[in-house]
Amino acid sequence: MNRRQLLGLGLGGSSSLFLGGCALNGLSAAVGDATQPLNERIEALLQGQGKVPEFRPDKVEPAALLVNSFNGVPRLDPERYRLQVKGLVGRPLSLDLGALAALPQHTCVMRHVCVEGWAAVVAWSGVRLADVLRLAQLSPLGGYLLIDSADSYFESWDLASALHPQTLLATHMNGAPLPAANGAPVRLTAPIKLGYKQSKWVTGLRVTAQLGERRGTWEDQGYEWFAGL
Ligand SMILES: Nc1nc2c(c(=O)[nH]1)N[C@H]1C(S)=C(S)[C@@H](COP(=O)(O)O)O[C@H]1N2
Ligand SMILES: [Mo]
Repeated sequence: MNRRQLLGLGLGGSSSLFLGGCALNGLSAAVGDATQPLNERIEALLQGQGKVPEFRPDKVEPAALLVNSFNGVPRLDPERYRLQVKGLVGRPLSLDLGALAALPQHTCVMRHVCVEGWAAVVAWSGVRLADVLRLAQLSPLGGYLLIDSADSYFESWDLASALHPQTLLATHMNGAPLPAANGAPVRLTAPIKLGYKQSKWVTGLRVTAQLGERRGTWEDQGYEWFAGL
């Protein structure tokens, strides 16, 4: 697939790019092309982000990870699941789980820290959020990422943190598919943010220039917005 054909798939008006089945290989091959330097500002955000030291895989503490779900546990059908990426992007996306699985996979063994006073070392695996945003051709006008979840949980992140190389859209936990209670099929994870920033059951990503009135489920009740570790 050449660049013109690739763009023809996804650009133009309200049409979104649906990735599935046989489109995958061609698209993965074209990712390199589609992710050429976007612009100086976004390249700067992508660069110079030091990685946080990780733990050895045998240091995971499966029993220490408490389930913290405030609106119940939504059950998402993996067949019908789509991750929507929209807002200030050149190419809105609607990615199924096959499309996510076709992107480069990464693992981060990190400490999950809940503001309520517990922590656990967890190995999360999935795709880099940065890779998904680059695939969507993140606009230089973007400043924030809004994250919608199936349980109506809501989060917003600064773009620099969203583009951090250890910020993942995880589909696996400690080497196994993500359990429903921990956010299946896709959740956000990052060693640079407190637990409440790490949305489970992620269904939508929206890039915006400004933060709106709603900043997050807990932030809107007084919790700190940046919540860095
Ligand atoms: N959609 C959604 N995401 C969420 C939450 C939630 O209730 N709903 N709880 C948050 C909090 S406070 C924490 S500490 C972690 C807990 O993740 P876990 O249940 O996998 O341990 O998820 C975060 N993400
Ligand atoms: Mo938490």
